[in-house]
Amino acid sequence: MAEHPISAATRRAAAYSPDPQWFCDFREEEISGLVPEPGVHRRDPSSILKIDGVYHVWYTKSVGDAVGFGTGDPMAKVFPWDWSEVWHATSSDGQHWTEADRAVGLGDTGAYDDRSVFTPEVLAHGGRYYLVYQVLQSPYRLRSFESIAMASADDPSGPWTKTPEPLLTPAANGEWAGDEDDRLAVRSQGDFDSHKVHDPLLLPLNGRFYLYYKGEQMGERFTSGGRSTKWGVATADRIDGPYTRSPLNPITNSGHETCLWLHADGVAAMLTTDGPERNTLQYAADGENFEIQAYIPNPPVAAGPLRTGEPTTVPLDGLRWGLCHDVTGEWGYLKMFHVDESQKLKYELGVSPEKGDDAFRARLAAHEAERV
Ligand code: AAL
Repeated sequence: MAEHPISAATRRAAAYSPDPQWFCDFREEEISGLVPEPGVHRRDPSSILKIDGVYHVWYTKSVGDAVGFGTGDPMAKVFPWDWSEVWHATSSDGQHWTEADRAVGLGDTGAYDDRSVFTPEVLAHGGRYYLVYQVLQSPYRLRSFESIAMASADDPSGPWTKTPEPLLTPAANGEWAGDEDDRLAVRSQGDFDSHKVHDPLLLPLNGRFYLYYKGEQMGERFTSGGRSTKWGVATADRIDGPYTRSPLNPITNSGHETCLWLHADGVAAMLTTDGPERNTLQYAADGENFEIQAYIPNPPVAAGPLRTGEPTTVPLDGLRWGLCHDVTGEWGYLKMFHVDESQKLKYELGVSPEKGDDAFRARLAAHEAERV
């Protein structure tokens, strides 16, 4: 008997996870202590660690106007994240923050990190703390290659000790065209991470260390999903390396700032901003082969969720709340985000809007109380 014809869209839908436990929306709120401050850029918060009852976060901080390239002054601040340092803040409740100290500063002139250290992530492991972050060496040009470095400490307030060399450098295997400082003019593009390795995030998995990162390509293209940024992963037996790129790279086809957490036996991820699979939650049982679990509206940008250190059994427990950034204005600043399951729960709890909000609100409060 001839098979009933089905459309391409129905075929694709059959591949999507029907599991509502991955679906959520988000809500954001202002915090105190790291508020918009004219003259100061704060952005790209790390995950949050709770240590002895105190919350800790690390983030990019810099001061002064960003004037772009082409001023002719090689020392001019070209981007908000140029001439940056990694700073550390603490909070007792996640909403009221105190800027505590500078965690990682610039290297000496001529060092691999003499221009900027920025976009940190943090991992607590073996009783120690590890920051991974982006580094820039002067002069900062459009064609500058950008790497990832690491610093470690026995205490979240430092002192932090840097590795002698970057942990990961770009593939740099494309070929520039012409001598102009034009990052889009290439004879060949090279790998997805030929120009920059950014947004590092370090997770322990299966007794090894997985360094996830965003790659930017020489001669980057614009595609059907926007910028063609993708994530890669490099793994190592020792936390300070050497790190080897996965042969499967790139392991996503979308995404910008990395946001990943241990879930079940593998790794969950939230992809935002760029690519055809942006605004999705994904899961890889092996930490590398990610499948879409949910399409999510309005995810927080540059999210740094509270990280518990243990794999989650309920996936959204890896995103419950955290900090993100708002860089839409002149001076970037940090905000708080929360997972919001209220829309979904109207169906799961069988409390339809028609039954009145009181019953629904009571059931939602009970559900959220379970999850905190
Ligand atoms: C961030 C990150 C990287 C980029 C810039 C600063 O959101 O993706 O760090 O270089 O923007």
